[in-house]
Amino acid sequence: MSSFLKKVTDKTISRRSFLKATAAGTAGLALTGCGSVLAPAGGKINAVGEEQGEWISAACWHNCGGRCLNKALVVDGVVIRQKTDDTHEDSPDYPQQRGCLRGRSQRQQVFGADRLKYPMKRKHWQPGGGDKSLRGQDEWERISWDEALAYIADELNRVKKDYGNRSILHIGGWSSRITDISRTLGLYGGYCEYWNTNSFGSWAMTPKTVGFMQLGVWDQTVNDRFDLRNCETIIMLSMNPAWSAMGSSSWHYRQAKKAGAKFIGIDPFFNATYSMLGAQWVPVRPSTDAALLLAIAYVLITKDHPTLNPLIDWEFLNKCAIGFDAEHMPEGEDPKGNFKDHVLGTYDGVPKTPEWASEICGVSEDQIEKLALEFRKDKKVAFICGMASGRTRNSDNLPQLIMTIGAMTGHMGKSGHMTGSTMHATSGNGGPALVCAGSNGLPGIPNPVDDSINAGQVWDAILNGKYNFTGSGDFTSADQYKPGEERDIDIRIIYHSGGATLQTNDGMTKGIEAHRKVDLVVSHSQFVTTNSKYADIVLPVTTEWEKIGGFSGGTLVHSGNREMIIMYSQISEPLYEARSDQWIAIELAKKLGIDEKEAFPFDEKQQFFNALASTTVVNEDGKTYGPLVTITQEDIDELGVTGKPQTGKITYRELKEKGVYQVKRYPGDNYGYIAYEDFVRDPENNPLSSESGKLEIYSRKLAKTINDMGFSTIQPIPSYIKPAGGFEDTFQEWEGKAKGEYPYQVINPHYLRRSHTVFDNVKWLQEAWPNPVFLNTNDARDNGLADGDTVLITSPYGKILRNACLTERVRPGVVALPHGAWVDMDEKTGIDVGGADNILSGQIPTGQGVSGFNTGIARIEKYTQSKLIPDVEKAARIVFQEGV
Ligand SMILES: Nc1nc2c(c(=O)[nH]1)N[C@H]1C(S)=C(S)[C@@H](COP(=O)(O)OP(=O)(O)OC[C@H]3O[C@@H](n4cnc5c(=O)[nH]c(N)nc54)[C@H](O)[C@@H]3O)O[C@H]1N2
Ligand SMILES: Nc1nc2c(c(=O)[nH]1)N[C@H]1C(S)=C(S)[C@@H](COP(=O)(O)OP(=O)(O)OC[C@H]3O[C@@H](n4cnc5c(=O)[nH]c(N)nc54)[C@H](O)[C@@H]3O)O[C@H]1N2
Ligand code: SF4
Ligand SMILES: [Mo]
Repeated sequence: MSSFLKKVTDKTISRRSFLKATAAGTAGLALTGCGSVLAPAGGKINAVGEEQGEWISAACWHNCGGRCLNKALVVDGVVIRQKTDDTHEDSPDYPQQRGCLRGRSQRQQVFGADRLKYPMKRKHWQPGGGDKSLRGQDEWERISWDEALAYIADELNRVKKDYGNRSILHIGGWSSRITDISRTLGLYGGYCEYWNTNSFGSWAMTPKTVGFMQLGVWDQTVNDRFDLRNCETIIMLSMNPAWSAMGSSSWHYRQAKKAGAKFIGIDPFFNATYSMLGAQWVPVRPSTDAALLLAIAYVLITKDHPTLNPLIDWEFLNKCAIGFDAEHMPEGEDPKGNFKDHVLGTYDGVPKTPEWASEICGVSEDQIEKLALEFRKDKKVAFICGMASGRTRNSDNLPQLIMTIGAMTGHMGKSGHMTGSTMHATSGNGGPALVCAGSNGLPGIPNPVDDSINAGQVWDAILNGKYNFTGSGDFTSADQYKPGEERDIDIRIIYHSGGATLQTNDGMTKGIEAHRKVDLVVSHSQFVTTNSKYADIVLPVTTEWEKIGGFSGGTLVHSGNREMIIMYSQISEPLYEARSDQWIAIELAKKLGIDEKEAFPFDEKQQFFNALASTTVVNEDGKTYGPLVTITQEDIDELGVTGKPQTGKITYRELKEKGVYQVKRYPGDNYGYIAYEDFVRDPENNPLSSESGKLEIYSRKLAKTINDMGFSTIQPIPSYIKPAGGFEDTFQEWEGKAKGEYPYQVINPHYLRRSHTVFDNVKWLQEAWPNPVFLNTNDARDNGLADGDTVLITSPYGKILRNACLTERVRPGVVALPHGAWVDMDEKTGIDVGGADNILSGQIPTGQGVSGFNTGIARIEKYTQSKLIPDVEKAARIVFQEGV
């Protein structure tokens, strides 16, 4: 730590006096507005020129690819600066948990002038809906919390009485069951759920069913980060950790590069990751990976020779997999249905040759042959995949096919060999969490209503009153993936309590129409997000900086990397009239006549303490776990909670000051991880999650489950299924290859400026990262487009504008449209000048209910009416000025 930083941290004011100072700041705020908090003040310098204040661990709570340590320097209640992890020296083996550009701009978001200040009502809304067509264009009226909650409670009561609880659609982002309001609504008799496969696409259900899963989660089928350094070749498919897994992931891949690994990237976009790693590029078309991989299997099968050219690991296949050939089919199944004969075209007359695949996937025959040989069994190969290629339609067999290639070449269960998915915060670092986040201890509250609508049908269901019920969509539920059942549904209320769903779900054009149909739309939010723009009642919620504190990291799925946990603290009192989601859930419960103590038996402070006390950490043996935090009676008294003192590895005070606990690692420590190691050594005694306990190249259950669900059909073995809205649909006529009305394919890379939709409104980030569309230079030229031109992008579902960024890094025929821009619809022209990706996507659920974000088609043309101005020059969405 520099001597300057040390001086600053030594000059801490006590926690109590800080909160007092903040309280004073916010008391002033009520009279004078937020001026003192918003001022871009310099530090407060004392008489001897030292800067004063306290560095406090500040939450960065978004669904991005990282969970990084951010700290805020707070002087007299004002955040004047931010920094990231400097709690220990940085090194590749024991890296700091460094924040990204977004996290470092967090204070611009929290204290932004566009924060929602008061509860609001749409001017022309009345009980029953009022003028519904004005949603998205109406004026806002400031109302009191009491009025807002009364309106909502009255409408809930009316709809419940007239239509029943299943007419209340509760959307909580990732899951309808996890937000605070779900507790209140659960006790109120329930609500209709919304479910989605979001990040996972076809990795949501396929891996578990075919045995391609470890540790009970999707993305732990790769070895831990130190083992990446033992690989000779690292083949990446649809991965971009340099943008989408900020934090340490890219650092880990770079260590593998330093140790001599060669990288290959299979992707329509030669992105920042491949560029950083000097990867060879295999420019596959979107949604066609299955065709490419089938041809790789073809080359492996036809070129393999046990002594002269050993490509396939027959021993591994025989021991660990079923369904590869006629001799290894499950009992009772037709031996002709095996994978090898499908690839060779023995019975369907279509050998899946490089020539066959090349026409579909766009990779040359020569490159397919060379790529296939890279997988050879006698090399140390990692075949690692992000899930973007599974966020495509009709891709249910893709994870199974990736597994099949890994099994054919034996790249599993050994050091230097791995096959699997790795994405988001766990990218490049498989293995069980070494620090496990605790639980807040709130008892679960069930939802008495069993309706649950898939993301790909939800807007259609509201508009047409019908949907395909396939069981609960909640990831924690055992009642998922049931045979489809057509149900009538009459949604009257849309209640958004989390997520940015109108913006991030497929089919936004229809979504807007659906929002204009119902009687009431409620939205909790911090800004005029898309959900709120089209709502009737908007409730301003606090950010994590205004809450008592909490934890991020430490659990397995997408919460953080496996080696650390972050504990953040309160930075500011709630701004303006913003309240927490939990406060709203409690107050609404009171209005609905529900016992709020049943919904929340203890307060947020006690919930924080419960999580603190139940956080565990691995012991030195690498196997057993014990409590992480040492808590004294004094701590308990100071927090004002009930609990018992305990002994752990770090005191509560130290954890609070540092903000992070990280397990110190070194190569050869006890925390390494080789996925499938036990299974490959002894498959009989270490069965996998599939029906047979083996890797199922033929999976009866996968085909049956998906085909029974009724969205679309698959075979038990991996095959290429023409995706709905894929490459083939860019043609008017496939045989003659005449291009159609929408000749380009669209993909949505996750973008550095934002975490999905979050941060999109931050001016600093808008300035640093504009909102372009990436076009191949030749495609642009063909359409008369130059760099910087405004492009009108039209799909079968909607129209948007973006400015063109010309590049050779996107393969011809593909439009790469960075994900997450906020819609800004020009109601006169029907063109979204905000450039929202989902204005272009449609509602077509396939297979296991997958969202087809990376399966889209469009045309591009120069927009001549006007030129888009950069976002940074657009006015912020400020509804009420300070103090109004
Ligand atoms: N076209 C296209 N669409 C996609 C994708 C794509 O690649 N292409 N990717 C998909 C993927 S992988 C995912 S995971 C989803 C993500 O979809 P979402 O989860 O809907 O996206 P976010 O933008 O992260 O939404 C988080 C919202 O929560 C709000 N928020 C933050 N803190 C709080 C709080 O304390 N309380 C409340 N009530 N709200 C809060 C934020 O302001 C923001 O509006 O998007 C999917 N959508
Ligand atoms: N900055 C930032 N980081 C994020 C997020 C964010 O919004 N912003 N979101 C977070 C979330 S929730 C998630 S799920 C992850 C997503 O993380 P990723 O899945 O890594 O992110 P993407 O950018 O969607 O896609 C990665 C690559 O897949 C390629 N790709 C797209 N379609 C196909 C295809 O059909 N085949 C092949 N072979 N490649 C394809 C894209 O061109 C891109 O280069 O990112 C997380 N990290
Ligand atoms: S990667 Fe995510 S958690 Fe880390 S600083 Fe960036 S926005 Fe925050
Ligand atoms: Mo995601």
